[in-house]
Amino acid sequence: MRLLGISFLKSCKFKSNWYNSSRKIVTEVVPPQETVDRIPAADPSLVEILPSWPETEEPELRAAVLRDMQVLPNFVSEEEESSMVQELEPRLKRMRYEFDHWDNAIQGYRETEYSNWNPTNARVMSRVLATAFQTPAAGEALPHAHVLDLASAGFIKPHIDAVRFCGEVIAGICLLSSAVMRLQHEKLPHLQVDALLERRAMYIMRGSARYVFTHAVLGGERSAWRGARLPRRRRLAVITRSCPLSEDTK
Ligand SMILES: O=C(O)CCC(=O)C(=O)O
Repeated sequence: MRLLGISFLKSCKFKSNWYNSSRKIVTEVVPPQETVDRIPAADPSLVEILPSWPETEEPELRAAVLRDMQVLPNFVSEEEESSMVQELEPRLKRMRYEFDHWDNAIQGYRETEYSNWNPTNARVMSRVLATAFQTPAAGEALPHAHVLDLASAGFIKPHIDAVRFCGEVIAGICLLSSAVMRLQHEKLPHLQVDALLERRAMYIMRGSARYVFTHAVLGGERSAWRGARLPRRRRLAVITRSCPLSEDTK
């Protein structure tokens, strides 16, 4: 099976001028009237601008990134978490964690693509679609989820997902461990935002968070939230992405 997974990270060709472009995107999430399930609300206290970003600098971008990076705590229940892990584990167990060359974008990972969910887990994935892919800009989601299994010593370096493989929205369910995701402005590195990706939360990244900022998942040594160390254990992320725009695949 050809995995698209790591290509998202490796080929970092992206729309660096998104913020000033005419393709600004409406990013309000309007959940559909009749959804398959309850849809937890985003908790703004889980996304924080770091002190290196002065309050008076780029106020519009500040507001945009706080709108465009969302964390929805308790998106999956404990039972749903166990069920998803149980379904994925046999496939993941057949692979070894990759601790590759030092300059790779990601260290200590194994990955797969998955779509053939059992009914319980398919229900969770429907909830992802109903929550994160309802805006016109989100477009269709790719049919396969990208499953990224990060060892406790693993981490993901700052990158922007290649537009060739991924459109407007990246939505990730976080299983087994909490982690900190750091967004950093691609050209003004002191503009930084941390998001606490709690275990069983879902994050949604779109618009400015997707195109103007790099994102990274911090490794254990650097993993801290509001000054307190955040122990990192093995973490599974089940990531759904928008299909790329056809103009970006040529
Ligand atoms: O592990 C995650 O949730 C983030 C993965 C990531 O950075 C990516 O797939 O671009």
